[in-house]
Amino acid sequence: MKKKITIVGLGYIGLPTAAIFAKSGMEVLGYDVNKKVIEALNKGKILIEEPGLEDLVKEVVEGGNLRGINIIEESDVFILAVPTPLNKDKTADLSYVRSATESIVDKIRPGNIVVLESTSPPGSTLEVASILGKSGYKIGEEIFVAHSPERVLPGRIVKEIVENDRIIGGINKESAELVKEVYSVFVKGEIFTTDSKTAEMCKLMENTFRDVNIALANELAILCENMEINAWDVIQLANRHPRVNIHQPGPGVGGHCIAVDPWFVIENQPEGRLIRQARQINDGMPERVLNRINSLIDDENAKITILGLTYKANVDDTRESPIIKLVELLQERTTYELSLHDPHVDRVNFKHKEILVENIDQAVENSQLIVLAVNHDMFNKLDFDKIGKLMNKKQIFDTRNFLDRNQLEKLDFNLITLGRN
Ligand code: SAJ
Repeated sequence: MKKKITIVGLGYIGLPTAAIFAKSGMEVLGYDVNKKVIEALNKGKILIEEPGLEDLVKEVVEGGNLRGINIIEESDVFILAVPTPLNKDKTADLSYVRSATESIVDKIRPGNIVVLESTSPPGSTLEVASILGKSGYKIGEEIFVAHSPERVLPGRIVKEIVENDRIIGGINKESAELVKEVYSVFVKGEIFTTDSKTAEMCKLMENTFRDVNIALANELAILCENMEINAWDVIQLANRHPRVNIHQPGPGVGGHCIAVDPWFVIENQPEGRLIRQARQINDGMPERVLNRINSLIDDENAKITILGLTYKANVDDTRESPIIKLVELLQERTTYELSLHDPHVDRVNFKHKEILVENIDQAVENSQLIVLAVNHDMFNKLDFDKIGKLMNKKQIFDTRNFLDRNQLEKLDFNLITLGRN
């Protein structure tokens, strides 16, 4: 049956979700507080970078199954996909979830389904349900509510949104089953149903698992530097064990998921000690990188070039990037001349555009140190012979163990690697 679905919040998750439902034949309405997003959408355009998404959006908008709206209408299903940022005190800011819920209270009718997609602390879906209670309808009997967290990887969203398994946590069994039916129209992975708090905790724990493992890898890197061991050899060799998978150390953990979600788990839980420690270790990495840079530079006015600014490789997203934190630490605590280079980064919206240098030759000219901060594929294809000739000192600090040591040493570079002294 063709359902009318309204998606509130058209970001990295809401927009692909809207487009996929539309592609599956549903009538989809997209709402966002940002009018520019709606304007672009109705022209079949998107304002974010995500492979395959623009084509999909264009197709379903032109086909008439997806349209942007400025006023919320009655629907069969409402999906809330608004941001849940982290407050300064490391608690979840649920204000967008609350206001999105308030915005549909007057529109819901008996038989409606409301889904919270936003990653949220355990108990949030119950709070949504309680706000919806203001409608006067019996929640769980007339209005069905569940949490359905996404698990897609930026850069692969269009594929993973369909193929990944999904967890749906209802405020009661009936809600979970009804929401499962809704998502079944496009999800090819398995769909598991549970209660809403379990589903919320699952989503948070998936990212916490990764954060804690990365912290372990970062601690290993620090200890290996102290003990003159090559952490990368340790990881490679230890991972030959069939049940060991040590993660990759690096200059920190970014993105709006892995660096954020663990805090949601422990916000009212002093006993969450390991998770807290892991966050602190990962958040301390930019400062660790700064100290290593200082140990390599003896001229306080030296030029330093940072290659890569995004939160991870091959994406355009610099929000919550540990490299931005590193840049700001360098600006606050040193007098080096900084030159930033990242072909993925769009100058217009970039916070430190005054020191962003588009031309690689200019970025490295007279530089005393290149810091390889993000392992974008394109950085392996740079002409290091030419780069070396432009630099004042042939020195590279590779924070990802990414560059080819043989090649660089042949070109007389001094290659320093994080996790190895
Ligand atoms: N990183 C390391 N070492 C590693 C792996 C990652 O330092 O071994 C760093 C990256 O450089 C980056 C950060 O961690 O700064 C996070 O990158 P990521 O690729 O691990 O994850 P995200 O944030 O892009 O997406 C994650 C995914 N979660 C998991 O893999 C468990 C994705 O599936 C989730 O949907 C997404 O979070 C989300 O929205 O929650």
